[in-house]
Amino acid sequence: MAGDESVADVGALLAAARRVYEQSYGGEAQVAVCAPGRVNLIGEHTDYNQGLVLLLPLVTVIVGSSTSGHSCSIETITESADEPRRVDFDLPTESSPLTRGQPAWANYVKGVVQHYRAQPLPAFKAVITSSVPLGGGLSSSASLEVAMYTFLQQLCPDDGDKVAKAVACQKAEHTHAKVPCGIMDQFVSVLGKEGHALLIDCRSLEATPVPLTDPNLVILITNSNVRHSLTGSEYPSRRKQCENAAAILGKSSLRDATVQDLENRLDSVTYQRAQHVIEEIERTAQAAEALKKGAYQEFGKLMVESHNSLRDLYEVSCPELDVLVAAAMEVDGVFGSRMTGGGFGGCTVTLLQADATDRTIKHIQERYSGHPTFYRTTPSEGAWVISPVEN
Ligand code: GAF
Repeated sequence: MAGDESVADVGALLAAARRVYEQSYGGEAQVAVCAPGRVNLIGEHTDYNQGLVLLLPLVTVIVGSSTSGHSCSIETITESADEPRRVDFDLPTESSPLTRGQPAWANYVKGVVQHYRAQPLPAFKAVITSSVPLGGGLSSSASLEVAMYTFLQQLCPDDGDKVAKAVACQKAEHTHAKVPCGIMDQFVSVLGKEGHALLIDCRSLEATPVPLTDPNLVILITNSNVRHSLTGSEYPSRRKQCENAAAILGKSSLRDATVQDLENRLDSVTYQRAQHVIEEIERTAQAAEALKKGAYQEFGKLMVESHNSLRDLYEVSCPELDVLVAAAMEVDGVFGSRMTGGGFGGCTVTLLQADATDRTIKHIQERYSGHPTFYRTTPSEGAWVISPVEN
């Protein structure tokens, strides 16, 4: 496919991580695990309510072994900011919990160690690598958290509760990365189902798989290569605005509100934010029904409405994402396109007829000057163990 970036193969990531492990620590890693990133088809900024998400075949791989003593060592070979690639820390104790620090990437690891659900954990040494683009809005952080949790499960098994695993990883992001994220990224990285999108009810934490295997359909991710970061103030401020709106309306969340409830109760910005969330939840339910029926035109229309709402009401898009969506929608055979993830940069997701893929990529490349990269996605399974620990 023209302009397609080859989807990193788990085997290549694994081989690289094993090589570095041998160089850094000597001997062979006992365990290898893998967890995917995610792309959200629709239901953006609603995950304290409801989201419909689809996994990416881009993954984080961790290899490692348990070791004696209390000191853990972890190294990343993933592209990262100018930060040290290796970090050493002691296992947490009740009187000495693991705290945030530098390098920033290690906070996701430390958070998961801190919130791991079985004890006592042995010390470990490990190497991380990932093909999920950092800052691409494809949930590189959740895939790191979930891979780390999956690695720890091999060293010290927990009760195997998958929803509790996703919640522990979300907690790690709250406490150690200071991002007040919803649950969808961690949830889908743990519970994804091959060949299916997942409709997640983020209140009951129930997921309904929706089959998505039509060979005539392509889901194309376009990375604007504008780096997004959720650690700034915009994401927490959107979440706060939604919570304020719900509180003013006397509701426990916007899940229980209607647009009519908002009339004359909120200032104009808070009104816009709440209107987006309420309508996006409704769009998500409609989109799931459309997908079940194979009504792709209808699904695509909802995707574009979602993008426009994120741009105009929620104000989390950016000019680059708007150009990518507009360009995709000019091509015959494209059903729909929208920004995906937290926003402020990152990626778009486009649903199209398979035979329109090459011309869509070409057209986007002509219309977007910022050197986009493309990934064709298929829904994959949630986190898995590549090499289990041998007993
Ligand atoms: C980020 C968050 F981590 C998710 O929880 C979700 O809120 C998303 O932005 C927006 O839908 O990925």
